[in-house]
Amino acid sequence: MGQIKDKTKLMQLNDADISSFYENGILFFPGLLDPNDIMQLRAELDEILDLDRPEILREKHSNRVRCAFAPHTYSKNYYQLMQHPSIVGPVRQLLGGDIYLHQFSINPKAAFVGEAWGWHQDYATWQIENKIAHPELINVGVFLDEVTEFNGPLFFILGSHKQGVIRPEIDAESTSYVLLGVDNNAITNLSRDHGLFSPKGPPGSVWMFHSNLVHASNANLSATRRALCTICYNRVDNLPKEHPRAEWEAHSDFTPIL
Ligand SMILES: O=C(O)CCC(=O)C(=O)O
Repeated sequence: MGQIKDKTKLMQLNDADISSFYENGILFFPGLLDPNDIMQLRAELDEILDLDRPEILREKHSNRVRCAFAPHTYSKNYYQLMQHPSIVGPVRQLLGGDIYLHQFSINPKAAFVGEAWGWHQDYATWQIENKIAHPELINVGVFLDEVTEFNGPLFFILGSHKQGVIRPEIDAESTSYVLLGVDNNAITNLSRDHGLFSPKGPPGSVWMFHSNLVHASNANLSATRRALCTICYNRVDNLPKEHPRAEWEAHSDFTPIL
């Protein structure tokens, strides 16, 4: 993958991409990354999912991995993915300045037993727990496996980021990973006015979404795994004021990438 040292080598979004991001809260690039890079990441995945580390979280009803946080701290390939020019360039553009890594997780959603994620907005947690003042964070998804309609793809409510933080409710019941969820009444109202979008595509596909965009995903009942990385970047002038979460869940190395 190679590290980036030169800002001129970063991928740049065009004006239509940027307008679409502000309108919908998400951009999707099917097959953006080089298949050879994705093969290297996939080659390490089974080994990572076998690790016994505190930052590897399990599903509620099986012992399978739900989230493997912070793989970049021990894997060179995942470290380089976090600095990939086709990711860092657009995120810097969308956030309008220097960025650092706030959170990085592999969500493997195992075949048959990978569990759902209820409706939520990522920024709600970061605002309430980390006292991050502005929703100037972007969550990037990188598909490690093909994502289909059958293996637990995400659903996004287009344009929902414009609502700001919607009365978060703690969801500690449905899965092992406690979420600040959005309740069904709010989802019903949002669904009346906004379309749903569920990106599907080959390994190497990438999305970038606004941290207030409402999203969820179903369980994986299919026979194929649905592994993807979620990599979240924050702007360096929007730092957390409190640090109640583990280092692997909310990083405190604010060194700008590049
Ligand atoms: O991996 C999934 O299916 C959902 C992940 C998610 O919603 C998140 O990381 O905020």
